[in-house]
This record gives sequence, C-alpha cells and structure tokens, in this order.
Amino acid sequence: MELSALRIYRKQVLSAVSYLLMWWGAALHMDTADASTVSRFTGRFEFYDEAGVLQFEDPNISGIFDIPNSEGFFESGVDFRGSPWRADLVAMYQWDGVPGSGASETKLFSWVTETWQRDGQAITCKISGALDGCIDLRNSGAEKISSRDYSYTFSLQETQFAGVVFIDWAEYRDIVVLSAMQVLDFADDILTVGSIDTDMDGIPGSALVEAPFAGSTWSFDGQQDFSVVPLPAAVWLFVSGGLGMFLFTGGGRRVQGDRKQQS
Ligand SMILES: [Ca+2]
Repeated sequence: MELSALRIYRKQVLSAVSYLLMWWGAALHMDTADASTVSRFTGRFEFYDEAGVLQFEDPNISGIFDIPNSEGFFESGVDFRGSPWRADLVAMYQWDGVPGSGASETKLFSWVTETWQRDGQAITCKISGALDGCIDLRNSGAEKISSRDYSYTFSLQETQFAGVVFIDWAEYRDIVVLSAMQVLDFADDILTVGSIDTDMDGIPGSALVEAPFAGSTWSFDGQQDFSVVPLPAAVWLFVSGGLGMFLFTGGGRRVQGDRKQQS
C-alpha cells in the first residue's frame, strides 16, 4: 500500500473510531434512544468446524442494530443445516482506552446454562445479567437437573468492538456466540467490519463453548449502513417488539464465572 493510500486509510479508521465513541457517548448521556444510532447490517456468515475447515458460508445475512443500546438482530433467508436461524444481540463491548495508547483491554461475558425437567421433557435455559430465562421453569415446579457456568474471555484493542448474540437454530434456543469486530473502513455512512480471531486458533471468530456446536465457530462480518436513518417507525416497532419478546423468553446478562468450561 502506498504511503498516501495508507494515510487515507488511517484517517478513515480514526474517523470510524470517533464515530463509534460518539454513539456510545450519546448512549451514556441520553435517556431516550437516539435514532441516529440505528444501522442496517448486511454481511456474511461463515461456519468453521473444529479443524478450522470452512463448512458453510452465506453471503446474504442482514439485520438491524442500535449498537449503543445493545439492541438488534440479524438473520438469513437461507437455512443452515436444514433450519432457519436468528441472532439477537444481548451485549456490546467497546474499547475504552486512550486513543493512540495501544492498550489492550480484557472483557468477560459469562452465563449459566440450566437444564430442567418438566412433564418428562428436558428443557435448557440461560441466566445472564439482570435477566433470567429460567424463571418460568423455576416457578412452575420443574426439577433442575444441572447447572453449568460458561464464559468468553477476550481482549479488545483500539478500533475493535464486540457483540454477544444468542442464536435460535432448529430446536435450540439461545446458542451463545461471541462476535468481535475490527473496524476496517468508514465512508459514506457505511462502516465495514471484519471478524476477529479472539481465541487465536487461526480461525476467524470465537469457538463456541457449548452444544450443539462446541468447538466450532460461527463467524460474521459485513457492513453497518447508517444512511437508513430515520428508520420507518413500523420497522423500529418490529425490532423493539422482536427484541422484547426475545428478552421475555430468553436470557440476558450477568457478570459471574471464570474461564470457559464444560464440567
Ligand atoms: Ca478463532
């Protein structure tokens, strides 16, 4: 890359970082959601097996995000292994360092997966943060069979951020996937991001830690388009409603646990 091109590239990346910091700053200081933080996401889904072999790719995933408010989802019209899927955002992480410091920050997302038995059927649910997807089972008199702690520990550097999504696929609910991103470019309201190999196994993305895809990787990258603002009210209601339903039936956040494990 020529020096002039490199300078332009650096300027774009710094602009993108400034923009990201602006969103999060606005989110911290405003009580109401700022419509300008909403973006339309289009991107690629890649699935790698434990050996790092790309087994499946889907270049046409899409969704809507309100990153500072940790809301959003994405999905695809193409089935993965015979079933549709949908990823709902449950947590966002940003790099909080001093620009130019080169500092690396360690982040943690942890959750508890409980298995309950009711009417002869085993049902799993997640507990994470302030939300507890197991409440209904607890209150119904179901019997708890097992409880396991899991977590993702990862580090972020400047121009990086991460989201944790809960994916519904086939009969599975809330498969936890860490999706850490590197800002590659920001121009004309389009933020381009690439997947980070947070667990440094040579495979883009972060290996999943529990069934049904333990050891395999769901990796995402793509583009956030901020030119869609203001979003049509009907679409925004759809997003909010879908997320509310997810939060009611699914998990949330709680800081607890240590290294990832499968006891
Ligand atoms: Ca990896």
